[in-house]
Amino acid sequence: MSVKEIFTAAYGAEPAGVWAAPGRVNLIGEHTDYNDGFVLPFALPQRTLAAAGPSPDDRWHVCSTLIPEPVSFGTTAPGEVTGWGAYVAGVVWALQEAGFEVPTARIAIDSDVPLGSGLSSSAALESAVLTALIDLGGLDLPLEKRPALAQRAENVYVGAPTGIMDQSASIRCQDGKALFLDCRSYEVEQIPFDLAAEGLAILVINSNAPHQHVDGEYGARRKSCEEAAALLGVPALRDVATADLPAALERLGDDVLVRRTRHIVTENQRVLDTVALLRDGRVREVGPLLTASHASMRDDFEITVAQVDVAVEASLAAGAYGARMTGGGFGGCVLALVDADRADATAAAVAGAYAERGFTAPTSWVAVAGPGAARI
Ligand code: GAF
Repeated sequence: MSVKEIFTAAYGAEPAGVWAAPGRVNLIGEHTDYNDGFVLPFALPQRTLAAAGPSPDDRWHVCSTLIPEPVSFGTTAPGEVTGWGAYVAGVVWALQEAGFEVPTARIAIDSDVPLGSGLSSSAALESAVLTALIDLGGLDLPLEKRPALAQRAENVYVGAPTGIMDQSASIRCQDGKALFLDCRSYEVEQIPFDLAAEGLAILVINSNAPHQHVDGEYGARRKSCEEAAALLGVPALRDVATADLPAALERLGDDVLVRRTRHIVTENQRVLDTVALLRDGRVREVGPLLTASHASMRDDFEITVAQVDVAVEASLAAGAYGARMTGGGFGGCVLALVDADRADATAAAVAGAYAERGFTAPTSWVAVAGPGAARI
């Protein structure tokens, strides 16, 4: 059934339209967003669809192929709608809180963004609903201001202390481009990212190890970074220059804060170095930066798990130029930069390494940069 048909079956009417918002893969720049730093995601072809139309009453009604129970709510406040529906209610709340007159609506959701895999299924849901409501209500909210509103829905309504990357990727990415985002100024540069033209591919390997960032570990990393910035007397770790890092680490002393800070400062630099290489068309040379990013997440930020470490090692052993975990961590996906004609062999090598260790089999595919949220 198409999402239009799902809408019609649920509400007995035609939707006014269908909106789509993608999941994302972050090429590099992990946990840098809430440190006012730099990220470089691209949008996946996998996306969340929202068929939407006006509501006959003063409530919002939402159904989804992903959950059995439809959700219905009126003017709402954080804590009222929980679970999956909170992402939708949170968007309505954030729009209203920002002073917009949000049209009540009926919405049907469908998605092929893998859930809980670090590919931003929640941001895709928020962004699809946000884009639909903005269009339905004719709301005047420019593209560059939308991610912060969706982030507020997630931070305050859902209660997950995430940064701005995922919503920015889902809303601001463009077809065939990677999004170089300054998470302090929200300035972006669209970096051409056509790997096929270079005979290259990004292989995404879903470790299928459970991923969950609405938990203590993500919040603990964020707290450590804030604590380190406060001790160093800077607004955010973004303000520690690479050249000043050794002195900053000396001042911090505490081993955990030292390692968290080293990850953020070196990761920001790796994003800048990656962007410089991509601008020059030197794509293969990005590989070692990806692998260094993984080592930093594994050893300094301590957010990887055995399955993602094995996927990185097996990809490199199979000849990948570089590989790293992508997303919040504690499971989720790995990306590997490979020659396009080596993608299948790399996926098979990772599957073999998983089988040897008795891990649940991984799922792999080649990801191509797709468009951001829009009416379709
Ligand atoms: C999750 C968060 F939602 C992002 O804001 C970002 O911090 C990411 O983890 C890590 O880079 O996806």
